Amino acid sequence: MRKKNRTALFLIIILTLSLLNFSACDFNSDKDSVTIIEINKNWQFAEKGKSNFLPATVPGCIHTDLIDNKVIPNPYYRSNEDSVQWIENKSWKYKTTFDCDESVLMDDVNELVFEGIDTYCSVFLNGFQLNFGNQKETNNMFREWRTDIKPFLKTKSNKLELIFHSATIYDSIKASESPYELPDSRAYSRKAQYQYGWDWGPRLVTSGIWKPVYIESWNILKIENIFVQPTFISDSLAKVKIQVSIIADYDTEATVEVSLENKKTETTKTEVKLSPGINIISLYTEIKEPKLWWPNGMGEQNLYTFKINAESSEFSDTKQVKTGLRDIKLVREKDSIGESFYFKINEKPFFSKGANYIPPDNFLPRVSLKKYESLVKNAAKANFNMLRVWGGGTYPDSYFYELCDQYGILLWQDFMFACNMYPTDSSFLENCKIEAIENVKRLQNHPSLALWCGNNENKNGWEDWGWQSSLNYTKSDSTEIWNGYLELFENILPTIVKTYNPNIDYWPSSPLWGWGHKECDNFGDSHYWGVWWGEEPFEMFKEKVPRFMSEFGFQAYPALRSIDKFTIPADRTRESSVMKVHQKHPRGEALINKYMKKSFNIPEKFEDYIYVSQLLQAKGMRIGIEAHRRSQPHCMGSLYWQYNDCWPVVSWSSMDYYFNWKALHYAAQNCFAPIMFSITNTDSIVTIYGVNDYYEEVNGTLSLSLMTFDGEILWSNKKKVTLKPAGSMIYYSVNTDDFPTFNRNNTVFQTTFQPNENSKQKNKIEKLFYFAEPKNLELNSCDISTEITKKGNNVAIKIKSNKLAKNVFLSFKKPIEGHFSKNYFDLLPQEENIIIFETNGNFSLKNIKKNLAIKYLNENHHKR
Ligand code: BMA
Repeated sequence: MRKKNRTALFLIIILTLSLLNFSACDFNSDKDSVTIIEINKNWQFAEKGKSNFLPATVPGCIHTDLIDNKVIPNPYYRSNEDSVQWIENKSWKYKTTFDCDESVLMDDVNELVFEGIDTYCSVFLNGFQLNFGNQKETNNMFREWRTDIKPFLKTKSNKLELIFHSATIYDSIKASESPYELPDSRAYSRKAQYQYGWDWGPRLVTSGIWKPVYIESWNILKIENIFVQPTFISDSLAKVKIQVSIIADYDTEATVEVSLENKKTETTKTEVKLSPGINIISLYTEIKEPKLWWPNGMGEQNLYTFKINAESSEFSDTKQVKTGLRDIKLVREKDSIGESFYFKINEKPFFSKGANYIPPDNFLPRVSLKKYESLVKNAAKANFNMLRVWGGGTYPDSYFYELCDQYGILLWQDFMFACNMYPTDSSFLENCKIEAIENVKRLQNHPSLALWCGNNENKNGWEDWGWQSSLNYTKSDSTEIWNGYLELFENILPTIVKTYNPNIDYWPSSPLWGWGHKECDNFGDSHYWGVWWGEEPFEMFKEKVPRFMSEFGFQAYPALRSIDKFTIPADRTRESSVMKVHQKHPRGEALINKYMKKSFNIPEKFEDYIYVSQLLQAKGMRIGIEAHRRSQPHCMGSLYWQYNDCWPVVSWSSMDYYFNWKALHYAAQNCFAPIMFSITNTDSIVTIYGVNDYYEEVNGTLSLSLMTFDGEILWSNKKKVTLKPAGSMIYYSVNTDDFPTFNRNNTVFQTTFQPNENSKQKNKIEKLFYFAEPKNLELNSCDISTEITKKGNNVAIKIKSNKLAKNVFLSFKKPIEGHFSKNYFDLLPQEENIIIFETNGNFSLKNIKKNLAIKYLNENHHKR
């Protein structure tokens, strides 16, 4: 049982009392109204109709329970995915027994709460089937399910039983009843759509109690929701409206009070009369000289904790909301070519940098807090200021949003609809409506929330993917489906956002126009898939620059040490059947190879292929990100596809399932840095762009040199530059005819920016440019030397080469936990680099030295 800490509350009350001048009707109740009794023990499960019950973990899901009991193998290992497909067609029973204190039974209200049930489930308590409102069964994994159990609850041996029904069987029944076929029958279930398989994910249609389950028991009143809404923000003052929803059991009087933790601010309180049901009370407070909340790279992530106490003569309830003060807007203004699409925070326009987030596992209940932490930290580390929570997954755990608040990662939040058309009937729409209200309310206080978006690619699919003809829709089918689309995405969802999160903008579908339409460059956001799906060259990224790129991507293999985890040595070839299971795109393998051939020599060894696939991905995406940032303010966002993985797979991710950074993640860290240099070469002109995200000028010296791979300087120059605030500009251009004769395959153009001492930018920035594709570079063998020393908890690796070493990749023969501060980097002749291996200090230097492995592209050239 989780009673709130009474002593602490009592102290707070005493403290508040001493600070306040209490009127006659102030209460001093010392009893918490709400008690939580978690039901997470003694769970068992079996296939419905069978009696061989096995222990279950709650929260959890059927697949992980079957894995834990060794009924099925790990579905991620080798080709096991195939052998576990039977699970989705069965019904499953979960049961437990629990006791309950007499005192709980005495409370006014006893409710059974499931924070999440995946998906179709009948629930029985002590033999009685429970209803949820007017429903006998749950039917939405994104909703909370809550029901009154007072009539059925006893003190001893309560029997809770759940029967899960197959979602795929439900989908096919629904599909057979429909007069027309929807593009994919997963549309019928309000369930994470990626579970049905995606072009980066396995098909694992799971079920279970995927979030906490408990009894919430209370007396008289309970705070149901708090919405802290800044109504005015300036440097000197913030005005905040606090909307408190209180559920009361019967007519009563109460005092509602708001205080700000650790702040000497006036406590605001009011006395109210509560009626049975929901009572909405608005309180107002002001914060002088407020500290605003800023995204990563723009300032501090200041957070305020508001404490709300509601108290009647006998009972009180207290809740806290941690939030930040910020004003965020999506700016869409007509201009000569179309419409702008950028975000502005606290009146400052900024370029959105980041990637698309997918669920970090197929079995979400096992994603630990530590994993969520790594996900958000690794985004901030790579200089992201935004993630797009993609619509084919789930609304993440609240902890994820707290971390995003803490690290300054803004969220473009899709509603959970993707690449499909959805049912149009009123019960489906009503189900979606409740789901949307609950989730918008759950997330309404997070300063990281930047945008609500209706869906992923539904409009794009409807217009461009041939559904209407391939599924033989009649005119009236098309009209009905499209009207249903409009009702959900242009009416229901925006109305909910406006009602429950009025400070946040809504965007109906990502993207506005598919990449086949010319409008996609000038209106709204764009998913540009000409590179990859359209097999266009990487250079097209420079031309297809939209107002805001919300998806573009290229695949690469995960780290070898990740592949080792799901394979046996015989599987470690590109052609093996196991590797084919871990590549979900129908043309994936061929596409990587096709693009690789253009730029690199195709390595023979599997591990070299993995390495080069990552260099290829990083090369392509760098061209894209740089083009987007260079083109601001026309383009004001670059979110690549995709940030992470849900299992070990060859995919577009920059960080694999085990959080190993691919070469792309390091490239993103550089390309998204506050100051970035980008070099282009058309005809004979080399152009150097500088992009400065700071809102002030940055002064420094640009040093340029043309150097052979042996270290001979053929040409050099220096220039003092002032990088203009928050923008992109050309700072230098040179005609290669002005260079002495040089071999394009054996020369690197080096740009170094040394900022002035008092400047916002502290470190020097180096950018290298090559005049030929990597495969044509004359990369010779080199002598690379290292010096390895302990540096606090970390390891410092001093590394040097006599000649240019391209894309140096450091790893360990036997994996050691930790992270290289820099990797896949080029080593200029005689230039000393220090790489930090960040670790928890648990290592032996001897082991590090023995295990360090160095790979670089030069080897790939003369191995052939
Ligand atoms: C995008 C996404 C996903 C998909 C990706 C790669 O459009 O929205 O549906 O995984 O393409 O094909």
